[in-house]
Amino acid sequence: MTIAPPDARAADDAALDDHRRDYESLAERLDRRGLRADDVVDAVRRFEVAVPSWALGTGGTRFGRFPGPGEPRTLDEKLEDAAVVHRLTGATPRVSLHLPWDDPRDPDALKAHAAQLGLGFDAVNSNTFQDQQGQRLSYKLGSFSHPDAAVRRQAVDHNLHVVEVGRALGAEAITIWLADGSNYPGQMSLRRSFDRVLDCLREVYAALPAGWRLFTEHKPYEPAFYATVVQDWGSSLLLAQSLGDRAQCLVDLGHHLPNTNIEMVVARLLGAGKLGGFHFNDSKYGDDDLTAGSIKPYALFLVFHELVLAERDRLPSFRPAYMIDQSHNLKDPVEDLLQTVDQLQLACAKAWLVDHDALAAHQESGDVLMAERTLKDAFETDARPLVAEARRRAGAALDPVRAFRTSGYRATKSAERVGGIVEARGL
Ligand code: PSV
Ligand code: MN
Ligand code: MN
Repeated sequence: MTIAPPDARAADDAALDDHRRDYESLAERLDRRGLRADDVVDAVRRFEVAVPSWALGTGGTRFGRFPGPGEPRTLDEKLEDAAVVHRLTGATPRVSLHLPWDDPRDPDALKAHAAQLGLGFDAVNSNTFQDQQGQRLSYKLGSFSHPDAAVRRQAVDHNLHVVEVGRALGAEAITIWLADGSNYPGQMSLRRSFDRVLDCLREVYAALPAGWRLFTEHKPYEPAFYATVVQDWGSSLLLAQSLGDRAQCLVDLGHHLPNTNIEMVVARLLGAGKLGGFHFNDSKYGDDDLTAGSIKPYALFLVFHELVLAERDRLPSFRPAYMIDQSHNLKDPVEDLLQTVDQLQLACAKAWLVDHDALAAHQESGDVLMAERTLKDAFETDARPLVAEARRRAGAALDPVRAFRTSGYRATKSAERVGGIVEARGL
């Protein structure tokens, strides 16, 4: 099998002169505002985000799925595509696995292949929200919260297996999202279901290898439409606080009721030392899993503003694990990931453009308009040359999507990857 990774530089040569002029003129304008372009470029280069293994194939909805040619058929092929995303963005050196969707038969071999491609592994994700072929007991009525101890045992054992695989791959965290809940009042005990979840989590937590963390991910509804056991950040925080220092909360940007002030949730979790990580995406209505920054870029910027503040304040517990969690229904999955990383880098750059001294002074003096304008000044700056420069210095592409299209990678893979079936992701 040939691996033909796109050359990050090939498509950039023609655009390099324009880029240099754009960058220098922006650097000069920022200098007048007392900001150093180089500092922002360095901050963007520090930003890394994991690519989930399940996002390399076309996603779907419960109504259908429209896969494209050349999609990866195996986990090794998914890694190849993930390596392309990293090569073109310089920002995705790790892959997150979801088990059993992507359970490696030979973790050592997979780790070696990943290393050859310049990749490592980030948080592993367990899955007790679906029944798998040959599974003894059903999760139809829950997993960690199930009234039957045997089902809970099976779900805990699965999570212990995920930790084992993750350890073999060099991962250092497990993310647990539970679909557990009820569709109708009376279906489950609201209190006991939560206690059972905590008991099961305690068992997984106790088995964490040294240096590992456990992330609890909440979600208000879907598939449970009346009451989800871990439905909000308060429930997630309760769990993490009960478990101990190595348990933290994971915020998925799509897992909030409409109009929730997500940046405030982030600030609260940061304040409690419990912000473990993110699943980036965007949404219009619910857990839509759209491209980050496609619907509410200002909200994404405000989330990054809180993350930048946490870094500037050197919060001791601040070691966030960032991952993309999107469903690429219509766009080419690799292109969508490239676009996503670009949007995240852009939000990151803009958040570093905030004049923090001025903001603090306006907050102190109660100047509401100027405080807001300080944030808007950063958000409304065209930071694209900074992000392109960060990628250029990392040996990645000025414009990753353009580089990918110019490379003809998908066409090459379409010829190679025939006859495979890629798993659907419809959540
Ligand atoms: C659930 O909606 C979720 O956001 C969780 O993170 C899952 O692990 C992921 O999607 C994959 O379905
Ligand atoms: Mn998620
Ligand atoms: Mn989700």
